[in-house]
Amino acid sequence: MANGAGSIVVLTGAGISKESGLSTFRDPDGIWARVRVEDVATPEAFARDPERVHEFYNMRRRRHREGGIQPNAAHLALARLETEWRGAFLLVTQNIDNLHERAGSRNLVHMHGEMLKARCARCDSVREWHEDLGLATACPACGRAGDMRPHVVWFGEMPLEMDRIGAALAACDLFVSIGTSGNVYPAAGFVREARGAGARTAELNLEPSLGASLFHQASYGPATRVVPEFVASLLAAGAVPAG
Ligand code: BJW
Repeated sequence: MANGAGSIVVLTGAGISKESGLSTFRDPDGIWARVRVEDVATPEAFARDPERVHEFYNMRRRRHREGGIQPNAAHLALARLETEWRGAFLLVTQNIDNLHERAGSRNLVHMHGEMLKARCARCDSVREWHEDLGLATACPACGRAGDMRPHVVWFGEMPLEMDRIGAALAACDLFVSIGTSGNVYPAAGFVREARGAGARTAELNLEPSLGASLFHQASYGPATRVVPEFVASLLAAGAVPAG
């Protein structure tokens, strides 16, 4: 253990934001039950029908803009863990919402991008973006219209900050996966990487994920219950439990 308390990496997915009123992807009432991945979440879909893809993200961005979506007890518990933990801590989220930062998390990686940012595919500049995007939207940096896109990672694209994540996983003593089904790589492979580094692994989810057998311990239930419980017991212990 690099320091007395131990290094923690937490991975979150859509399940942690479900009780804040945001949909997951693969649950029966999830986003992929309403729209096809191939129509909205690939570079090919964007090339084929950019207005359709813009509308999908504009709708989701509007929900955030209109308010009413608030961080829940699970987001708040992870912010508390970051503040009170004496060792290293990195929160990696697959979510493109901003609920972790609004809860107070700071050491945070959005590996699949951020809904409230836009990127120019021509000059690569990334800006905070709260309005609708469309083909007529001009890039504030280079002035070109037609090349603005949501700053999100679609299937077939490289997730963000993989070097930083890889380094944290290689050094971690505890890896915790929260609210993710384990369908999407490379995030679904992090538990193996952490185990390879000798870390203890824990899953907090509504139900066992695809990779459930890879975790040393698990707690199943809604995130607003199981995450605060887990954080409280970890902080009470003060160090990553051995073995
Ligand atoms: C609760 C709860 C409550 C509910 N409390 N819990 C063949 C084999 C292996 C890999 C591949 C393959 N072919 C292609 C690939 C790679 C591909 C991939 O993984 N495909 C698989 C589907 C097969 N991956 C990629 O293309 C990625 N890029 C990549 O691999 O680059 C190359 C590379 C190589 C080497 C190293 C590194 C990189 C990019 C993936 C991009 C994902 N994009 C999306 C959409 C964009 C963002 C957006 O619009 O929001 O990201 S897809 C969607 O899935 C979204 C999510 O972030 C992601 C993960 O979903 P998540 O969070 O797990 O949600 P759900 O719905 O699946 O699960 C929710 C869970 O919560 C459930 O378990 C519930 O039970 C639980 N739950 N209520 C607690 N109250």
